[in-house]
Amino acid sequence: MNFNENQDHTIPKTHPRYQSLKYRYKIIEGMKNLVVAEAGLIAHGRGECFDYIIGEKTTEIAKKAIYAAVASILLADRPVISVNGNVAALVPRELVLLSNIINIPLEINLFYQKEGRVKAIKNELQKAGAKEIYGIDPKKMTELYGLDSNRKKVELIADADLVMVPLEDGDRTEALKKLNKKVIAVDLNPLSRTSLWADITIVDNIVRTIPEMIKVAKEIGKLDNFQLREIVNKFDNKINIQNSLNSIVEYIKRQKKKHLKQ
Ligand code: PTJ
Repeated sequence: MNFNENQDHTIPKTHPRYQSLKYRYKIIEGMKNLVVAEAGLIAHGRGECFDYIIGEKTTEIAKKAIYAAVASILLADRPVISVNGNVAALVPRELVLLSNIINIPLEINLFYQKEGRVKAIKNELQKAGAKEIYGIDPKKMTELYGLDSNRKKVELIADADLVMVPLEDGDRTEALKKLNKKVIAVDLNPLSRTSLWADITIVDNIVRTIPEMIKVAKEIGKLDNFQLREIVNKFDNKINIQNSLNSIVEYIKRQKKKHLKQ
C-alpha cells in the first residue's frame, strides 16, 4: 500500500523506512480524527527510539514473554485487554482478531480525556469488526481504587483477574497490581515503570506483538491447563527484562562493529 502524507507527498513502498513511516502516518491520522491523543505522538516517538535499539524485530526474548502472556490469558477467568488511542490507531484489526481467537474482551480506557475520543475509538474498533466493546457507557463504569487519573474509570477491568495493558503509564499498572490483578504489559521501554511492575512484560512493538500473539494463540490454544501452567511457571519476568536489556547492548555492539568497523 502506498500512502499519502499531507496529500501531496506519497511515500513509495520501496522507501527503506516504509514500515516505520506507515505507522507514523496512522498515528498522525489517528490524532486528526481524535482516536490518538496529542501526547500519543510523543509516546510513539519514544517507542520508535527504543524499537530502533532492539533492532525493529520481535526478539526471541520477547517471544518467550508472548508465550507466557497467551498462556496466562487462556488460563484466566476474567481477562481484559485495555485499549488506548495509540493501540486502536495502530492495530485495530489485529486486536479484534486476537480478542475473538482467545475470547478476551476489549475495553477502551484512556489517559487523556477529550470529548469525542471514546466514540472515535469505538468507531475504529467497529470498523475493524468488533461486535462488543466495553468502557463506553458511563452508567456501567466504576472507579478503580488507588488511582487518580482518568484511567480509573473502568468497566470489566474492575472485576478482571488479568489485564493486558499495551502502551501504558506506570500509575495504573501499579494500581492494578495492588488490586491483585495479573498484568501483561507491551512496552518497548524495558525500564518503564509499567514494564517493571507488570507480571509479564513484552518488550516489543505492539504492531508486531499482536500478530505474534495471534500466531501463538493458534499454536497453544488446544493445550490443557496443566501444559499452559507449565509455560507460565517457566517464565521469570525480571530475568526476561534483564535479557531484553542485554540484547539491546549486544545489538548496539553489533551495529557499531558493522558500520564503524571497530
Ligand atoms: O490514548 P490515551 O489517552 O490512553 O493515551 C495513550 C498514551 C500512549 C499517550 C499514554 O498512555 C502515554 O502517555 O503513555 P506514556 O507514558 O508515554 O507511555 C507509553 C509507553 O509505550 C512508553 O514507554 C513507550 O516507549 C511505549 N511505546 C510507544 N509506542 C509503542 C510502545 N510500546 C510498544 N509498541 C509501541 N508501538
